[in-house]
Parts: sequence; C-alpha cells; structure tokens
Amino acid sequence: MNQLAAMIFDVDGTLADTERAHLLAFNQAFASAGLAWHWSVPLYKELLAVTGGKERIRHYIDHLQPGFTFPDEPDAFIAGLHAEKTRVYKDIAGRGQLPLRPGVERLLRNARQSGIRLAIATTTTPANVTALLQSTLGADAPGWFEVIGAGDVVPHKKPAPDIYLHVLERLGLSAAACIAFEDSAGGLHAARDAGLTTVVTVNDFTSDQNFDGAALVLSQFGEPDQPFDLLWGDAGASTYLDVALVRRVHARTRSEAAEG
Ligand code: XBP
Ligand code: MG
Repeated sequence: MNQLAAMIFDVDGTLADTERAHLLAFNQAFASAGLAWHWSVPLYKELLAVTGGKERIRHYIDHLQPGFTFPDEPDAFIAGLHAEKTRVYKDIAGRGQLPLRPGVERLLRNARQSGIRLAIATTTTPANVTALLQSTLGADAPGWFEVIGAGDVVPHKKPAPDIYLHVLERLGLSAAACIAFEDSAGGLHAARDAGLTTVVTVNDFTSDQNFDGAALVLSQFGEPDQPFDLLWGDAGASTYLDVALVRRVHARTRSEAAEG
C-alpha cells in the first residue's frame, strides 16, 4: 500500500481566500489602462470558470466585449493588462492583507514535522504564490515546497490535469503516494484526472459547485478551537484537518481504489 509521501496544495481559495483581491487587481488594471470595464462579484464568480488571468481577460473580451478593438496585438495587449494586474495583486499580498485560511499554517507545519513532502499546483502566476507565502509564513516559506507548479508552466490549465502531472513528475512520485487539496470543481477535476485523492475546502466563490469525486468536502481545515463543518465524507471523530486525518483519508481511498 502506498504510504502518504506528499501533500499537493492549490493556492487561490485553498491556502487563502484570495479571489476578492484578484478581482480588485483586475479592476484596478482596467482603470489604469483607461478601460471602462468593471467586473462585479457575480460576474467574476462566472468568469472564474476560466482559469488563468490572461485567459480570463480574453474570454471576457471575446464574449462580453465583442465590439472591442485591440489597440495592439491581442496577446501583447492582454499580457500588458495582466502584468499590471499582477503588480497590484502582489502589492496587496505583500502588504499582508491576505491571511491564510484557518488551519493552513498548522497543517503545513504538522506535515513538515511529520516528514511529509509539500508541493503546490496552481493556475495563478508564480510571483503571486511567492508574495502570498512570504507575507504569511516568512521569507523562507517558498522553500518549504519542493515543487511550486504555477501559471504558464504547462500548456493547459485546470481543469486539465497538466499542472498536477507536472508536479508529480517533478516530485518523482506516483499519484497514489500523494493527496491534493483544492477549493473548486475545476481544481478537483484536474486533481482527480491526475489520479489524486482530493480534499476540498469550499469558499464563497465555490460553495455551490459539484464536488463529486472528492474524498472529503469541508468548510475549512479548521483549528482545535474552530471546528470545520463536514459537508461530505467520513472524518470520524475529527473536528479539524491534521496529518492523522489526512493519512486516514488517503489510506481509505487507496484501499477502496485497490478493491476496485
Ligand atoms: C486560481 C486562478 C487564477 C487566479 C488569478 O488559481 O484561476 O487564475 O484567479 O491569478 P488556483 P492569475 O485556484 O489554481 O490557485 O491572474 O495570476 O491567473
Ligand atoms: Mg483554487
């Protein structure tokens, strides 16, 4: 039986509730470019179905700004907008305005003490990951993760499994030896298609999505004095996600897979 060797974490919505900051950054970048585009929260919730900021902007133009005339070559124009968006977002994250979700730091530290390897598999821009990790866990925090798979490093973003397959290859591990943590249906789809047992923690942008295939669906990782809400699955007597519960979930799903 494959022992649990590594935990692979999504970033946005999983490690921290970052999407409102991303939304603010997109809108500020549009305003700085003199564009009368303003994404509302309900519209952004729909646009989140398209992962990757550059892809999301292009989708918005193609579907909701059909009369728009690109002032430059389209990809270059979008890349410029997205670079400004990333600058704004990094500033927000760098100023410590994006706390980790409950239990995230505790679980990461618990995993490190237990000798479990850590990795990240995210659609977001690498610089955003560095800014978030350093502002919440300290300057050396990116080094906690053996692999940080992020952004354009793969040709197809989530819900395609590419980023998880990339991380598994870089770790030199099979999916059976790992577990993934996600917040969205698209992220769950990506992790499951890579063969990974997946724990989901929902948030305001994703709580109404379909999480069929998840091993556990929780409101959050929780803390000893801040229990999670168990939305689906078997957590036994646990009220917060620790290494012991992660190991039990991983072992149970691997034995179920072995039984077919
Ligand atoms: C979430 C995403 C990202 C962010 C915006 O990534 O889809 O596109 O919304 O970041 P994940 P960028 O949940 O996989 O961490 O603008 O840098 O893409
Ligand atoms: Mg996410």
